[in-house]
Amino acid sequence: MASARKAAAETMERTDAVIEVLDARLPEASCNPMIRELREHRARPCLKILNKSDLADPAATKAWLKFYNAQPNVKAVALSCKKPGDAAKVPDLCAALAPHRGTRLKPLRMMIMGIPNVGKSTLMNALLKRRAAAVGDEPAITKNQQSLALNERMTLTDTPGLMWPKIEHDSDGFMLAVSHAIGRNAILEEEVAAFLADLLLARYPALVVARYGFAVGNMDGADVIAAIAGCRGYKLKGGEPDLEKAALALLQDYRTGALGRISLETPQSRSAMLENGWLSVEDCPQTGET
Ligand SMILES: Nc1nc2c(ncn2[C@@H]2O[C@H](COP(=O)(O)OP(=O)(O)OP(=O)(O)O)[C@@H](O)[C@H]2O)c(=O)[nH]1
Ligand SMILES: [Mg+2]
Repeated sequence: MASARKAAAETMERTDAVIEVLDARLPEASCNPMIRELREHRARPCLKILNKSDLADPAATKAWLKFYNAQPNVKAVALSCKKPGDAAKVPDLCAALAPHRGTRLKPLRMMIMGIPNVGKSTLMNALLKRRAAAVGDEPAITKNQQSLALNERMTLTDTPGLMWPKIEHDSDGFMLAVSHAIGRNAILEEEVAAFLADLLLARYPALVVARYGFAVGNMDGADVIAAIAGCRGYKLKGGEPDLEKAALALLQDYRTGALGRISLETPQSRSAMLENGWLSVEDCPQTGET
């Protein structure tokens, strides 16, 4: 952790524009305060990419873009780096942030930063139009920085995912685990799935019904997981429901988008959370958009 931070600080010195990749479904929870510190220390402009927007609620993403585009020295766009061509606008957006660079003598040096598993290397590959970096749905796939020329006037550096030492709000920890930015051992899978199920019940109940086919009535998150075990026939050897398997199935369905386009926070839920110290699932308007 400390060495990755040190390497990032060194590269920051030689960077003209930071491309900060966030998860569009949890933009602020996936925003590493350390990255902001490093960037502001050198006064570097930032292109914030709300990536995986194909998985996020479009209404929430729209609100987040407004939120970030009001910040100084920041430009924000929503992308899906998995869609061919979606990333193509990134170099021009960075060039506009650092107009004094971008010649053969003074190439525009872009550094891709972000927490683990948000799609930094997928973006790097999309821009280079080849598989220069390994990618995978696990945190900490990229271990070292990698700098490559995008063309004669631009360079790109991919960096390992950076976490920060203390996650201040528990609900951020849960959101990060739901999105798989935090690995399997960090938080109990069943607790993470119950957090997600509670949030789904409050904001996107129709998507739960559509996916699993049971009525959600007065259920809470733990009931949803038990019901998934029941309807899928997940049982332990003794015949009891296999709740762990059901929890994993729910998380998997969320991560792959099988449940629909679902955001875990909005600017509104974020400000209520900062006041209360905990993300109340009620604080977020139910958009129900899929
Ligand atoms: N649905 C969707 N999946 C994406 C998108 N971008 C990346 N992914 C997936 O997210 C996972 C993580 O992608 P990576 O590019 O390895 O993420 P990273 O930020 O480089 O991760 P680390 O190197 O571990 O820090 C992979 O399974 C990608 O296929 C996107 O826009 N939409
Ligand atoms: Mg990577």
